[in-house]
Amino acid sequence: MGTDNRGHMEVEPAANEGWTTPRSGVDIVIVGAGITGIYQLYLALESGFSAVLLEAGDGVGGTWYWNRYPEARFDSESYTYAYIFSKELFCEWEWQDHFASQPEIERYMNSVVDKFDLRRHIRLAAKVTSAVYDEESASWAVRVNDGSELTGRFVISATGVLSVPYFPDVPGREGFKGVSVHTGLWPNEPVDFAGKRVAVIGTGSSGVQLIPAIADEVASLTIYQRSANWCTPLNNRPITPEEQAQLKSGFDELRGTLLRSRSGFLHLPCDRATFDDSKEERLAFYEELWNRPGFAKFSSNYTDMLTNAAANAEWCGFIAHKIRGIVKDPDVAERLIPKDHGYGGKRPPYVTGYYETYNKPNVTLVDLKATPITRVTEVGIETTEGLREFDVIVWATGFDFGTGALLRMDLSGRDGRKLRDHWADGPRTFLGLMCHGFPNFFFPGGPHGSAGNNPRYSGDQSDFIDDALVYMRAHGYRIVEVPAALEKEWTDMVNTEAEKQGFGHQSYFFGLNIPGKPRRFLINPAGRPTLLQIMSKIVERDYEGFLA
Ligand code: NA7
Repeated sequence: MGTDNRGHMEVEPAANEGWTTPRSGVDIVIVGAGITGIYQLYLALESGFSAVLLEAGDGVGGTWYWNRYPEARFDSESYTYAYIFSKELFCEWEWQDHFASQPEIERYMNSVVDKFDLRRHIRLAAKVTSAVYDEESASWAVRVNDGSELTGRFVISATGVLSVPYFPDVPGREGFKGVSVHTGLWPNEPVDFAGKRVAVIGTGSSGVQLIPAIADEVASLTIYQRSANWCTPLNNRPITPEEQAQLKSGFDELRGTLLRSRSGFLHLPCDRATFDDSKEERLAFYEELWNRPGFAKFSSNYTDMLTNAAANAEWCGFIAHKIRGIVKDPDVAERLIPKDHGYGGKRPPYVTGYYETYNKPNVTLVDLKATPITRVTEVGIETTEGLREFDVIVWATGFDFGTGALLRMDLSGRDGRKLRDHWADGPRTFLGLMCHGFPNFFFPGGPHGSAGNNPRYSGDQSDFIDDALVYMRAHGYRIVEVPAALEKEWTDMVNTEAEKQGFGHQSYFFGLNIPGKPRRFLINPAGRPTLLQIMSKIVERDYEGFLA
């Protein structure tokens, strides 16, 4: 026995009565070939399990396969979002930009799959339509949309939080005769925007990335905005050869910082509250933040930015001033300044040339709060102001966040209990990872777990799962299930703490973007260190109460 590359105890596999691979199946069925699923597959094979990964798409990448719209890009630094489990991989792959674009990310995912020889364990174009737990064999029957079925002792659903695109229920939407696309379901063939009359509906992170990217080639660009967002510059740039060398030589330190970080970023927290600084010092600090990359504006802001309304208003006032300085038409500038939420009330987007786009003569902003959409016709979009005709409509209208992908899979646990019934009033989970009544089933990267830079916390969860399965095999256990009391404790914690922290109150993090969805917090308000602490306690106590 020794320790593995994650610092955990290695347990020798033991031939044991309790552990048998189902005759017509595998040890582990993984669902979803995104960042989490690919890592989970790598771990499973490294640990000597038989595994198959089922993926609905025709390629690997998950979120980074489906969201292939122009200028889709990380807004976490490439080297902090990418895998850090292998120093060799980290040093081999040289990211072009500090914030990589979708094509580069997709190339990276394919190269990882090939480097670790994972492709032969992946079935593409295989969408899971149902999974049913069988008590007697303690295994899952997983049905795929091609009619096939396979059995897995464990199901690990790495189906992501932003993977079910949301189309608003607008009358006539399907009758539009032009090209209609959703940012989260972007076709493999590039959409031809040249000389076209284009509408974009939605100004969340996806819409505001796409808008500046296509403005110059289209004949006209009409943006339908329901809510303005607090956008700040991404400040992306190529990684210089010197920075490449520093990244490689500093890998161990970078990995250590990421593993200790509350939200999985390198951006360090600020040591001051807003009004500790004088007005001049504050403006200088805000200016510095404005010029820093990505989430620094969030993670390195004053300590009270999210929790003190006056502090939040100061930062918002600074951004509003910037918007008024960039956008030449004062009426348009006012409409681009959020009036219904402060910074962090929704997930803040990071942009490149977004506000500048509104100075172009071919770009028009339609304020849907003043003039709502009444219907889509065969030729365009009608609001209370009248009809505008288009060749292309882009729906940048977001996702059924957190629970969407798990609920549409038709999961039945112990005694035939459906996950959709178990979660009728919002998700009930333990660590955003497992739930009671659904033995041998995990969902890393799912609801209630997320705490910042997604791959960092979902990677922690994948490590935990793999360690648990190795332990089970070595000690002859068949079933892993969270006790009901722990599920309740974690779920209560999420729901109680959600109200106290200042993030996401007006957003999809509470399910607010989907009509009829329960208003429940869908991420982890306790942050990553709590997640890690609880997981290591469970390991220290030999999974007491979880195994049978
Ligand atoms: P978001 O951030 O959920 O944004 C969706 C946008 O679509 C947002 O501006 C919404 O306005 C708008 N929307 C939603 N429904 C409607 C209707 N019915 N009419 C008009 N406009 C609507 O999704 P994104 O894809 O941009 O970003 C998702 C994540 O990807 C992001 O957080 C990052 O993690 C990357 P609203 O604000 O609801 O008024």
